[in-house]
Amino acid sequence: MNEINRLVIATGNTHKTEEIRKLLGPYIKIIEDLKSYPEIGEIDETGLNFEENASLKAFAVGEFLGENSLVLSDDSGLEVSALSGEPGVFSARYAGENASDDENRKKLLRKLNEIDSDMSDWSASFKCVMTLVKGSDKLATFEGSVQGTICDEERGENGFGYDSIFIPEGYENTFAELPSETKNSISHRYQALEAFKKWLSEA
Ligand code: ITT
Repeated sequence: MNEINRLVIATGNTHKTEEIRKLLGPYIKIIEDLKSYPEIGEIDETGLNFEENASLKAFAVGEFLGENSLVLSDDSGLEVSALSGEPGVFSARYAGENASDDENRKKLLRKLNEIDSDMSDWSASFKCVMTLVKGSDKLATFEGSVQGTICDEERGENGFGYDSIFIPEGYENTFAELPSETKNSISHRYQALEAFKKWLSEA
């Protein structure tokens, strides 16, 4: 694999950074995120899909840091079949612009119960799209997804976001109950990062 010294993750979500650090740590010496660059400020996520938002975030940071910085963004979210793919790109702000993870999960469970109270199809998938840029050049896009089912009550303390109500296919526990090592060996983010590592090894 090609050596990379420093990678900036275009995220302010420290949970994402933590997962990415666990998976890329052995390969990249310095992994920073936007906490190290408060001057960049909020990036408007006006895209209509994960790809567009991943590009917006990567370019905002890449153009700010310049052509010597390698920047990787992560746009991700949960798509629920019975809700026609909601919350999708609105996952982080499903219950409102500044909603907490807890409020977003409660809204999702309320809507699912309204629409499908006998739980005939509570299937869902997490999606992740990552864009890699150097300055204002797009180098590549990586994707990952993991299929599962929404659980009718919150279970577990690990993780973040919708982890406590998502049971990945093949398991009986939510991502928040499973050890982080398990989530990080099957998740949407893991899969996108595997594609990134493959790209690095071929670049
Ligand atoms: P940045 O834009 O700064 O990266 P963000 O949290 O706003 O942070 P997104 O716009 O990509 O990021 O929204 C992702 C939301 O989707 C996140 O806040 C969670 O609610 C949910 N999500 C994504 N990946 C998740 C995961 O691995 N586990 C649980 N929820 C996840």
